[in-house]
Amino acid sequence: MKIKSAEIVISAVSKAQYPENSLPEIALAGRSNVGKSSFINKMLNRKNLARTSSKPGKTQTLNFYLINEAFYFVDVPGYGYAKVSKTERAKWGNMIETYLTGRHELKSVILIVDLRHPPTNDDVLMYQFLKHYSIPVIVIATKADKIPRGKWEKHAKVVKEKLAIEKEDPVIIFSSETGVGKEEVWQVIGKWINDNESKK
Ligand SMILES: Nc1nc2c(ncn2[C@@H]2O[C@H](COP(=O)(O)OP(=O)(O)O)[C@@H](O)[C@H]2O)c(=O)[nH]1
Ligand SMILES: [Mg+2]
Repeated sequence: MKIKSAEIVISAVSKAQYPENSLPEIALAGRSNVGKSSFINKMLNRKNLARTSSKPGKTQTLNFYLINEAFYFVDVPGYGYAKVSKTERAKWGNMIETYLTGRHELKSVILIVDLRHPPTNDDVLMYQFLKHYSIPVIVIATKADKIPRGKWEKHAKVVKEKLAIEKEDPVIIFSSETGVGKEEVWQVIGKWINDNESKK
């Protein structure tokens, strides 16, 4: 897909700040440090649009990235970061739950997991949560460049088994280093966004 424009429009802390132009939204969920920001940058051919960091647990806002004036990527704060207070965790939970369960513009959630390791219990909970609310899920197993290609399928099988993935849900092997999987991801999300460029 051709990216004509990509910009962050708001780092929202409350519902009142969500964009109001009714464009479709694709949210990104995952453990903190799993590679969500890197995924966004790779998908949009930008080096530093979404800030990546080796320090997890930083983003506590919903970051809306407007793409081609047609749809949004919504970066959701990562879960599973130990050094977060109970109060912060509860705030995080409320924000995520409000957004994921009540947002009409939300078309699909991209759940990012690490291809190298079995999904964590938090990953499983997030997957089950999305299924419970009938939110379409696309699973991205990232950091594929860190294991030999010959082992990808074996690792992907572990991901599917641990999540107890349902057969309608795609699992795409990805790398933000090499870009493997990128076109397949655009193909899969193409049907959720009203952008003519994505259909080319
Ligand atoms: N080798 C490799 N490293 C990655 C990949 N994706 C992310 N990383 C690294 O993992 C760390 C966390 O990435 P980031 O995108 O900030 O994770 P986030 O917390 O989920 O947004 C950074 O050091 C990235 O450079 C990938 O596909 N391959
Ligand atoms: Mg990030």
